[in-house]
Amino acid sequence: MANDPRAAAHPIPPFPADFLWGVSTSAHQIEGAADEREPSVWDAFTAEPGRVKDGSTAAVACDHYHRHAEDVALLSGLGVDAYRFSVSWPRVNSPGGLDFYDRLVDELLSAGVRPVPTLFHWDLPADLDWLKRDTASRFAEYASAVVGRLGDRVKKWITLNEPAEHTLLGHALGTHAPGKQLLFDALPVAHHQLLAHGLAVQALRAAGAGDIGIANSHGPTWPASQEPADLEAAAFYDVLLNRLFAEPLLLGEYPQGLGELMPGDVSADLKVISEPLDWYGINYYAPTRVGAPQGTEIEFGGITMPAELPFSVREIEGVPVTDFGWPVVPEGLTELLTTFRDRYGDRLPPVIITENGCSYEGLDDQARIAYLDGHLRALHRALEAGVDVRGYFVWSLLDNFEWAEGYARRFGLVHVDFATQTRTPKASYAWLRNELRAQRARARG
Ligand code: IFM
Repeated sequence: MANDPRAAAHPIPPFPADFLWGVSTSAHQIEGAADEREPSVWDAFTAEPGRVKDGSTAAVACDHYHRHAEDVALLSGLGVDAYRFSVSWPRVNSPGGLDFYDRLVDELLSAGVRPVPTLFHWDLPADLDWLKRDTASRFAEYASAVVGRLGDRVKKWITLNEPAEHTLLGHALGTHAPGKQLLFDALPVAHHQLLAHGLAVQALRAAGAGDIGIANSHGPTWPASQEPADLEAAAFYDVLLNRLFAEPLLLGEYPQGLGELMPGDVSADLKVISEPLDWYGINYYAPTRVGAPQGTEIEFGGITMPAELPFSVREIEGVPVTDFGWPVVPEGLTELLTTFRDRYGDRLPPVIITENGCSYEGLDDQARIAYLDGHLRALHRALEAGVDVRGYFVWSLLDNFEWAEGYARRFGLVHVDFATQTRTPKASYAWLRNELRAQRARARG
């Protein structure tokens, strides 16, 4: 599509002049230099045989820790306004750890790219555990240390990345670190992360920081049929993916029946958790088709789901899929955003799409261009429908360590040869650079 005459004749409509364009990464997926920081739960997990499909670890990953200058040059060449990266808590706990982020922030600002750090993207220090309430207080202390060092230059903050996935995959199903299979006994992990978020918002604000958001993963849930059992299963899945984290944050309450299952003084905690946000980050990849349980284990999108779950995930038929097997449904993004606006009204602050992207092989990644093109048009339709969206971040700048999938899934705009660490921009990198130039030219009139 990079040179597709149809795209030239039918350009992506203009976004507002102050719309924030960016790309996202996370520390554990790109930094490497694992021997220059304390261990995280992911180091312990990947050391266990069979946990990561290709047997790899993130010990080196993209070696970004040593090659950050080259990666900042790639960001600058791409022409993004902002770069969302994560700060590694185990690195901050290690000598010189904060110095690294200090340098990175300076380099980004010198390149004209705004730094947008996420404080937690799943790499919990190995000696901590989200089942323990104290981890929330420790997170607030860590947030204070980071803002104390970077807060003079960082003007936009994200507390947590996808606490729903970290709870579900890491603690309920055990396919991610720390590998616990607690099913619904994992709910305290959700509550403690939410509490950690609220305490961190307070800590950031106490240090004078503003413009704070969270990056939650959401997607429309489509029932497999209109049969009551399928509708009930889909509604339950919708609670887990779309309401369990959004409602405490936006409404100050858990969806019905869940508050009773959470530990501690839940109503006092909810006051902390619902500290008003400056904006709400949404990571969108695809909708999910959900039906009644089928009584068997299901393998879906790289995840094994046990038979005991009160729902089963089904295939969405008749749509393309990425190399990861994830359905490509751009209109799901419009549906998700208008649903959130209708559901939460003025309790929903301005939205930023903090992740959107796809896994495809190859340098001439026309399928990624089609994916991004389709999702930007879908995002624009949400703006036209009146949803207040202020920014869009592509996942991801670089091919990287895709958790339990290892290096087999390539989400980058830039190809990484993991044997040589050579970075090669893909066709999608050039396409996005040109699209950003076109957007700015149109915004200038
Ligand atoms: O790579 C992940 C990222 O860490 C969190 N959001 C989804 C991405 C693709 O799976």
